Amino acid sequence: MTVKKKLRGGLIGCGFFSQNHLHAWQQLDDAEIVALCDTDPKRLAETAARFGIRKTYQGAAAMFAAEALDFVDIATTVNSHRALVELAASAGVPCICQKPFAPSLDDAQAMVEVCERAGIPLMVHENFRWQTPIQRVRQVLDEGAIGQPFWGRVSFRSAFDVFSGQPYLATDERFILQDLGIHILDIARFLFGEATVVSANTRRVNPRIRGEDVATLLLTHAGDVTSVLDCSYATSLPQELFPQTLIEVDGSLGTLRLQADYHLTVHRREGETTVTRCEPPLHAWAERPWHNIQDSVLNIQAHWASCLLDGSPPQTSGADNLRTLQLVYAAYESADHGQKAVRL
Ligand code: NAD
Ligand code: 89V
Repeated sequence: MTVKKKLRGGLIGCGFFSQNHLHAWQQLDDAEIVALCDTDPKRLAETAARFGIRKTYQGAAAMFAAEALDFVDIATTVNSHRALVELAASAGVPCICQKPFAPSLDDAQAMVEVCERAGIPLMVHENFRWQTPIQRVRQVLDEGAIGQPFWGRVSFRSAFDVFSGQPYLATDERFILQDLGIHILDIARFLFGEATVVSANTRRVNPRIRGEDVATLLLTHAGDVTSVLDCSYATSLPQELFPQTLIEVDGSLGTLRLQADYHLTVHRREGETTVTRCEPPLHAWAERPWHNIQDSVLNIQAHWASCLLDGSPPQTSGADNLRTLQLVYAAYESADHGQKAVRL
């Protein structure tokens, strides 16, 4: 009997969201986190104790020097990403980087190039497309159930208090497009293909935060789909749907609607209408309403491990994510210039 080798990973950034990464790594058979790093000694010690990880480091350079790692998972906030990816590249360690990938396109491009030069894979932890309902929508489209899509909507509207868990979201100059719109744009790319034109408007409704909390975008995709993307953290609904993304697609043969509570309706003009539920699993470590996101963390990390083991490129590689980031910046440019159409 051959014993399969587990990939040995290090994780940098023991904050709010990394706890989900760590639970997911523990659930996977192919990989384990053997070392943790955080500049904050309290968070580092608490997380190490919670997950039973013995090796801890207060600096990433020390971790790379001391550990033989198969990969590193960077779960810090955006401003630290470039320096940490560069360190990983100089140590020759394959790298996962949380979203937003970088604070500018120049930084993101440099991070892709440094990893290419070092010959290491780089994946952005862009997990929303890995949500069970989003994967199901893509499957229905791939099966041709509604024919050729020509119009779509990707919508995320909520009044959930994201600021208590992630206080930086209230104080950053830019908020919803950079934090959440980035996921919505990636889903639009995943479902409808690359966008060629984008226009957007944004506003801030909540007076207690610094950045914009509402954004509405119109996109043209290369395959001739038109999409409307809308996101809001200022929308109080009778039923709070956080963190559900709702989707509408009109196609040549029918329509698809992903609605509240993961109900998926597929209507065929000359056939039946089916309603199914594609609720994500509730893992033992997960909690509602985050379970949809938590399941997607498990799915993307499983994808990374399998890519690393078979040498295939991850779907949301650094190079791929440059396109999502370009759309975020194009949307800000459009919103800053009276909703002008920005061509990519
Ligand atoms: P956080 O501030 O709670 O945690 C970040 C941690 O990184 C802190 O403990 C900090 O001390 C540590 N850190 C910062 N720089 C470091 C460095 N150079 N070396 C070592 N440690 C360092 O942040 P968070 O809320 O966990 O967010 C982290 C990232 O995850 C953000 O980019 C955020 O956008 C993303 N996020 C993604 C999702 C999702 O569903 N995809 C959800 C929430 C957050
Ligand atoms: O996914 C994210 O990046 C989170 C949240 C879902 C709260 O917007 O910040």
